[in-house]
Amino acid sequence: MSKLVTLLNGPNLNLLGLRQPEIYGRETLDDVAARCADLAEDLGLRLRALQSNHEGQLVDWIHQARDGSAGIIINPGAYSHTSIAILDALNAYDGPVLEVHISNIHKREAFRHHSYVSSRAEGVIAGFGTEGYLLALRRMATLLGA
Ligand code: DHK
Repeated sequence: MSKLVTLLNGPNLNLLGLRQPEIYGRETLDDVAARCADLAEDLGLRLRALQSNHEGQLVDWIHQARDGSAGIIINPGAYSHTSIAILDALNAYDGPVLEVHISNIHKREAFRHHSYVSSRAEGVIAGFGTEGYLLALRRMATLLGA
């Protein structure tokens, strides 16, 4: 049975491809999820891709991942910079966590430079566009020995 990886996207990422394409690109979240699902299969993994604009929903999905998901890849969106609740939920999760930002948050406004999630993540990818999700998936396969 192949290992399950949970891919979580936070607020406003449902508008990927539409909002600020000069920063976030023109690919939709469905496009990204489909590419990730294909790659996951190639890597011998299964993928559960979820997006929510609500902090509590993301916390609930992280709790669900405790039971059966071998790793989490998360782009918490703006909650990266604000959410101790998401950090606490990830700290209650045992598997590897990889953090993805489509844009290079360090090249942007100062309030984006700090991410609470980074103190929990095994690795952080920022500024690689939507390709960052695929790179994270490859790294996750290595970490899980898939
Ligand atoms: C996405 C967001 O929505 C922002 O709030 C973050 C992140 C950056 C990204 O680059 O994917 O600051």
